[in-house]
Amino acid sequence: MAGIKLHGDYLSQPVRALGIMLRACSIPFEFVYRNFAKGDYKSEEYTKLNPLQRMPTLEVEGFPYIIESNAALQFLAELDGVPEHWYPRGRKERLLVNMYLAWHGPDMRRCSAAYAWQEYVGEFLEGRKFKEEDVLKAKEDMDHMLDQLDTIWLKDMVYLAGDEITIADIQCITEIAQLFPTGYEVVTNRPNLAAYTERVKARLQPHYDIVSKAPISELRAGYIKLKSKK
Ligand SMILES: N[C@@H](CCC(=O)N[C@@H](CS)C(=O)NCC(=O)O)C(=O)O
Repeated sequence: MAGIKLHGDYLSQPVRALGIMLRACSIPFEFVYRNFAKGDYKSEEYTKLNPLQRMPTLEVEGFPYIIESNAALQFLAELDGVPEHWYPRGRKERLLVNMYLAWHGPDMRRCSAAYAWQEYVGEFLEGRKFKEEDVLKAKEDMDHMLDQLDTIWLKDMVYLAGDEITIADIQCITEIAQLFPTGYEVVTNRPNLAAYTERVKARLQPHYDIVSKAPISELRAGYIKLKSKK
């Protein structure tokens, strides 16, 4: 397919998810860098693509701008030539993918992004500070959510929808990755999640590292700098 552009900054989880998917499926695309820290997503020009003023935006010739990462992943997975396992057509597997994607935004992402933002990303990127009690509450919510991931979603599962990797796993691993810079023990006492994160990262190589390594290191450096000031 001609003319695919990914607008965003790999500091953002859903932007990384799309970058990994495009690369893993060998779909040619142009990466249009939009500086998150400088607020490019609020610019007049970007707002014309994405009136929600969020990253990512996937621009595909002949289609409306895709301004939700789940929809973008589903769209990409259904392009000609993309292996079916990314978004399986089997009813059971597709149901499992769709169920996870429905949980991802309001549960996984709400908790992990809220914690990461309040713990360090908000201050690192936008100089915003949060009350200690709010950060602790966000951490409690995140712990509960990670327990659910470990004991419900990943119970007896290789990947979230069965024995093969899907777009649900890309969303999940990229979201979890933003917790690593804090040194927070994401997988301690969560054996299913521990094995799963290693499995998914390995399965997505080299694309996972190409897309994630630099931004996660940048976030880690930012975190260390912030904490060393306190
Ligand atoms: N539901 C959206 C969420 C996108 C999102 O929250 N993007 C963040 C960056 S990770 C953003 O652009 N935030 C700017 C803002 O909300 O002001 C998706 O999955 O694409």
